[in-house]
Amino acid sequence: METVTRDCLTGEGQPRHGACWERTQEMSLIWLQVGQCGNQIGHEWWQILHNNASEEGRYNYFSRDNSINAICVDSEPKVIRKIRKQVKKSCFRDSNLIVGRRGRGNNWAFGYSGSCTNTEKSLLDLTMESFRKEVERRDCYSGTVLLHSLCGGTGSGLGAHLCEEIRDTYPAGHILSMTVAPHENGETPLQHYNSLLCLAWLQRYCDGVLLFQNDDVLRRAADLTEKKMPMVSGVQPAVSLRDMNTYIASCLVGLLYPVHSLATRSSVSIGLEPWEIIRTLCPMSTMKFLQTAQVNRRGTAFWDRVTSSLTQTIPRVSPEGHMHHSLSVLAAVRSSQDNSFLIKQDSVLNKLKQAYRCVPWNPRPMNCWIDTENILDPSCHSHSLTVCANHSSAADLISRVRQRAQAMYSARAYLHWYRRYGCEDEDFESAFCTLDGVVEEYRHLGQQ
Ligand SMILES: Nc1nc2c(ncn2[C@@H]2O[C@H](COP(=O)(O)OP(=O)(O)OP(=O)(O)O)[C@@H](O)[C@H]2O)c(=O)[nH]1
Ligand SMILES: [Mg+2]
Repeated sequence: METVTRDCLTGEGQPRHGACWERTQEMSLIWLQVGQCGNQIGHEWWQILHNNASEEGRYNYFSRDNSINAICVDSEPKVIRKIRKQVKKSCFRDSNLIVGRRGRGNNWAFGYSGSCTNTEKSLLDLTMESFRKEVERRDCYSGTVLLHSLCGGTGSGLGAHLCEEIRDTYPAGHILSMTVAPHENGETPLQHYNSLLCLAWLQRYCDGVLLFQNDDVLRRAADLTEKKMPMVSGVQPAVSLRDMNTYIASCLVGLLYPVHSLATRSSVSIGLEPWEIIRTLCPMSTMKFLQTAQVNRRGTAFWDRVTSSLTQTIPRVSPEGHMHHSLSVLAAVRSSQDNSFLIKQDSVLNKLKQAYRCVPWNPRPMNCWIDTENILDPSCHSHSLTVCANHSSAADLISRVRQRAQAMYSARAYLHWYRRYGCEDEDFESAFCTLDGVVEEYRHLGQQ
């Protein structure tokens, strides 16, 4: 596989614009949406890109023929059918819309192994076939961004199997997962098992995991809705799933949309953002779960205030009383008032470094990307700060999932639903073991 670096694209310091343009085409990542949640969040992502992306920014996500560089998979047709109708201007390749006939019933094992009928058996194969064609369309395949949920049968089970298969087939490509954890209580009785198994697979096969938690996303989306629509006679405005997805998609755009800081010397973006996130935030394979937060504002940029409102929401202490720490932090700044951030950069980064409690042994824990346009709100003076951190609070979720799954496993609850699809005790036990390792690493982060 050809290795592409920024210099090989620009040449020996010679800006050869036309040549670069040709080379950068069809070289980007593959965007893979799996299950209802993955596809619905993907839909919001494509809406933002359709509405606001510049011609240069589109190159990494759209092909020469204007089709979307994405594969959408679901075991039931409803969501993908709807997305196909709603996404205007450009389109998905028909062969990249892969649907089955029935959902996987919130069962990881069913999603992982597929249906028992002959027609449905091949969702994994169909996806890998489309994937191979997408890889062949590119001058250089760099990696995959996978969107899915942790506890839906399709998103978690098929998503986990796809990670494994892609890692085995294309070992040199990166895999960055964006996964959504369920509300802490009361979604489905199988949510802890599904989350346990999916998290273990992500730890084994992905290079980085952007972890969103529905409870946290709901809180943040509620804050935004309240700001836009204040309470009327004491009644909070309702937060829809769409509001939550818009928030998650906005964080993804804040992080993954091309930034000026990573463009070549001739200002061409080659789509390094997802892989730079992995390189800077996940330097150790034992800790790869990333937390993201974002603040958007209009008008004059008061960066200290923006930073404070973001840092207020960082969890400080684990339920067992351990102080949280970060291995590494990335701040992605998008602002039309470019100088205002440069003046404040040092103080903002220092504030973030303290609030995220970066480990002292990492010599360069803070990374900053700056773009002089704000794709999230291009029409007016606006600025956005998106911060992604490899923060030990990820272990709180993982440890909670592990404990609840262990309690059910010890009582042998619901295990027959998993055995029916070939998921055995060893799969659970090795998942417990994998997650124990992750939790332990994060708990020792501040002590190393
Ligand atoms: N934030 C967010 N969470 C979602 C969305 N849709 C589903 N979820 C969450 O995802 C989990 C269920 O996963 P789904 O994606 O619906 O399931 P699936 O992957 O389609 O799998 P099956 O339907 O079981 O075959 C639950 O935790 C939901 O709360 C969405 O649009 N946004
Ligand atoms: Mg579904």
